[in-house]
Amino acid sequence: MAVRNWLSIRSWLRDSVHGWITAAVTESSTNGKGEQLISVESENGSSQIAVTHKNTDERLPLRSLSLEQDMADDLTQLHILNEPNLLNTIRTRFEHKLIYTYSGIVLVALNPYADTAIYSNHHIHQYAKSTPPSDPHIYSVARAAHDGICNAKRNQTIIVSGESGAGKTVSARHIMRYFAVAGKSNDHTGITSTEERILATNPVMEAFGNAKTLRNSNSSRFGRYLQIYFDDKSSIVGAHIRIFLLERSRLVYQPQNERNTHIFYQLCAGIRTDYSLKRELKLGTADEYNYLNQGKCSRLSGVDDASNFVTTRRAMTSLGIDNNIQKQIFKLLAALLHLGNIEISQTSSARQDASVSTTDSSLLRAAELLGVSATAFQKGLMQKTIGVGRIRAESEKIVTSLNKDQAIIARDSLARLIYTRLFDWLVIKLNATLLSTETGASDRARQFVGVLDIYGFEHFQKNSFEQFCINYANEKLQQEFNNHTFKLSQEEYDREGLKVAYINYPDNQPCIEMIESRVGLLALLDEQCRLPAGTDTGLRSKMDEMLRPPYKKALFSGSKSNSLGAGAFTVAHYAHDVTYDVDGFLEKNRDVVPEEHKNLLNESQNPFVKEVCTADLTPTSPPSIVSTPTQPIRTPSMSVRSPPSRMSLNNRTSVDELSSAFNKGHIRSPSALSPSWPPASPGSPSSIGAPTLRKQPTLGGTFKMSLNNLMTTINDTDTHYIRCIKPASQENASWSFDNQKVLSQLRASGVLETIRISRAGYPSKMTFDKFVEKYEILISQRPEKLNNSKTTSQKILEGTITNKSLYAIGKTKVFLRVGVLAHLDKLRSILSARIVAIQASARSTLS
Ligand code: AOV
Ligand code: MG
Repeated sequence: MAVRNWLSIRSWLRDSVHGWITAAVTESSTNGKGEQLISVESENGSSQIAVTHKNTDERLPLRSLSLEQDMADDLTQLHILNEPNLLNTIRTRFEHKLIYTYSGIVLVALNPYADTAIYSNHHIHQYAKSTPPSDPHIYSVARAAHDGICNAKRNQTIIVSGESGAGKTVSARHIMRYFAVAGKSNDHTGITSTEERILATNPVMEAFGNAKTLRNSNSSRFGRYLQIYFDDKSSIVGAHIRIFLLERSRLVYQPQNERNTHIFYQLCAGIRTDYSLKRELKLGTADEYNYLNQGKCSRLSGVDDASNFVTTRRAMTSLGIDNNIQKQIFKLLAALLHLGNIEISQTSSARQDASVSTTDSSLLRAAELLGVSATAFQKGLMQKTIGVGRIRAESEKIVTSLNKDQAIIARDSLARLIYTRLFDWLVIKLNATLLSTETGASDRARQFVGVLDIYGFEHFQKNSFEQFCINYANEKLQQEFNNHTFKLSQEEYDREGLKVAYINYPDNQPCIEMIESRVGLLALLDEQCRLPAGTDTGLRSKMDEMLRPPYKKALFSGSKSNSLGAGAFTVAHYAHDVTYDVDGFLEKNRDVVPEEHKNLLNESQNPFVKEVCTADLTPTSPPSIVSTPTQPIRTPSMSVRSPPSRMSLNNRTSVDELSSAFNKGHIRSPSALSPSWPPASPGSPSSIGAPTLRKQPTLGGTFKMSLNNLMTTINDTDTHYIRCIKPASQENASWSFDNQKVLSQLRASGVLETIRISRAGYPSKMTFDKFVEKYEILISQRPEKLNNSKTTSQKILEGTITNKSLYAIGKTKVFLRVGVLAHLDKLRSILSARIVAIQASARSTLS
C-alpha cells in the first residue's frame, strides 16, 4: 500500500459511538510490518491507528468544508460521496432546520418531533405553482406525482416507508392535504366537500386502527393504500382506501405501556358527560376494562381522549356516518369491552370445565348490546363443536366443554372477530362515500395517485406472527424499490447496449423466495395448519429441514440457543436479522371462526350487529384504471422512470377482487358471509381442534395474495419514494440527531446503495425524439438537416458537453450522468431568454 502523507489532513474517523467524527492527523510513520501508523487528534482525544488494506474504510477523506456543499439539496450531487459526508450533509441541514434532503429519486425525511412552519396553505400553493421551488420537500414529491397525472397521464404511487415512529403517517397526511389544497386557486379558497371527506378519513381510520405503542404514541396498526382519483381536468373526484392486515391481537392484549386502539379510550372519556349514552352502553372508565388496562396507561399525558372523540365523531359525520349509526358502532365497541370483562372460572369437577355465571353482569351487558340471548351466549363461550369425519351431518358433531384457558381463548377470538369485521365494514362505508357511483364520480375518474402508508419494519425483543407479516410486507416493498432503482436500470443499460459496470445491489429476492415460494415458510406454515396434528414445534422442525438447504444459514436459522428456546427461528431480513417466536403461528395463521360464534352472531336480534358480523364484507373495487404506456417524467432535481410495461395490469377488476380477500381476514371465501354464515365448504369438518383448511385460505396466504396484488397495482404506476428517518436517540426528543441511528436507517432503507448507483450510472434518460424536441435550441444546425433524432441528439451533446464520459448514446435514448440535465436546462433557459430579447428588440426596431 502506498504510503501517503496524511499529516495535518483533516479526515473522517469511524467511531463506535458517533458513527463518524472528524480528526486531524498529527503524525504519520511506518511500523516494522510495513503498515502505516497515523496519530490522530479528535474530540475524543489522541489515538493511533494502523492503516492496513483492511481498515482503509476506517478513515475517509473529509471534503472541503464549505457550508454550501454541506447543505446540498441532493446527496447524489456531493463531490466526495462517502458515508460520513452524506451523514454530515443530512445532519448539517437538520441543524439548519431543513428536514428534507433528496437522494436521487428518494426524498429523505427526518422526523424533527417538533412543529415546523413549512406546511401552510401558502407553502402548498408555492409548490403547486407552474414553476415550483425545486428544494426538497414533501410537497415537491406530491407536485411531481400530480405532474405525472397531468402530463404523462399515468397513475402514480408515493411509497412512504421507514421504521415505527419515523413519520410515515404524518407524511401521508401532508400529501393528502397537498392534493386537497393545491387545486384551489389561492390561500383563501376553501376546499370542497370531496377533499374534506378525503381528509376526514384520517381521524376515523386512525381512531380505529392506530394505538399507542412503545415506539409511537400514534402507531398505525394496519397498512393503508389510499388512491386519490382525478378527472380529465386533473381535479379530485374521490378516493378509495385499501387496507392491509389490521393487528388483531391488540384488541385483547396490550404489552406494558401500550394501549388498545384509540377509539375505545375516546369512547370511555367522550361519553362521560353524555349521560343517556353512558347509561345505554353501561360503560365506566377505561381502566375498568381488561381489554384496555393491561398496558397500565389507559390515560396519557398530553392526549385528550374526550376532545379527540369529538374530532372522530365530526369526521364520521362528514363521511356519511350519522349519529344513529355512530351510536350503533359505539354499542358494539361497548359490547366488546363488556365481553372482555366476563369472568371465566373453572368448575371443581375433575374435568375442570370452564364456568361462566348466568348472572355475570358483563355477560348480561355484552349479550344485550349484541342482541343475543344471555344463555346462548354463555353456552357458546364454554363449548365447542367438533365435526367427525368428512361428512357434515348433525349426528356427526360432538359438543364438548372447554376448560378455562380454552374458553378465554374462544372469548377473545370472538372479540377479535367482531372488531376486525367492524373495521372492514367501516372501510367499505367510507369507500362508498369517498367515490360514489351514484353521483357519477367514479365514472369521471381517469387517473389516481396512490399513497402507501404501511407499518414500518418491526424488530422487538419478542417477535411473533404479526411482526413476521409486517416484515414480510416490508421485504416486498424493499424489493419493489430495488427493482425500480437497481435491476431495471441495469437491464435497461444492457438493452440499450451501454457498457456500465455491473453494480452489486442488495437483492432480497432470495429472502422473499424463502418466505413465499412453493416450499417456502408460508407454504410450510399452511401445510402444518392443514395437518390435524400440526403444531408450532412441528412447524419449526419442518422449517429446519426444508429451509436450510437451498437458503442456507445466511437467511434462515433455527435459534435453539436463543432464550426463546426451541420454538424460535431467525430470518435475515434486508433491514435486520429478526428472531421470531414460533408459538402461536399456527393458530394465528388458521384464524378459524368457531361454529358457535358464527351461530351466535347469526341469531343476533340487533340488525346492526347482524349487518357488521354476518354481511358480505367483500370490499368494493376502485375504478379500473390502467396507466398509459410509460412516459419519462421529470421531478425537481431528478428524473424518474417507471418500470417497463411488462408489469402493466390488464385484469384490474379481478385483481382487486382478489386483493380484497385479505381484508376479510377471517372470511373463508368471498361468499362465506353472505347473506348469513353458510356451512363450511363440503368435505371440511368444522371444528376448532382439527380444522381442515384445504378450501379455506389462511391469514398468511391471503396476506401474501393481497401484497402481491398491491405490488401489481404499484408496478403499473410511476413510483415516488419517501424514506422517513427517526433521528432522535431518545423517544420523541425534539431536533435531536443520533448519527448511529440515522446511519443504520439509511443503510436499511437502501438509501446509501441508491446513491452509489446514481453516481455510477446514468440517473437521467430520455428518448431521442423527446431530447431533440426539448434541446434542439442548443444547436445551430436545423435538425431536419441531420439524418435522424439520434444523430441530432449526438450533435446537441457534443456541442454542449465536453466530457464524453458524462453521457452515453443508447439505441433509443440518451443517458446522462448526475448534473448534466441541470446543465442543459440552464443553457436552454439562457438561450431562450436571449432569443426572446432579440425578438423583442427586432420588433421594436421594426415598429
Ligand atoms: P409512523 O407512521 O412512521 O410510525 P408517525 O407518522 O405516526 O410515525 O410519526 C410519529 C410522530 O412523530 C408523530 O406523532 C409526530 O409527533 C412526529 N412527526 C412525524 N413527522 C413529523 C413532521 N414532519 N414534523 C413534526 N413532527 C413529526 V408506525 O405507524 O408506528 O410505523 O406503525
Ligand atoms: Mg403510522
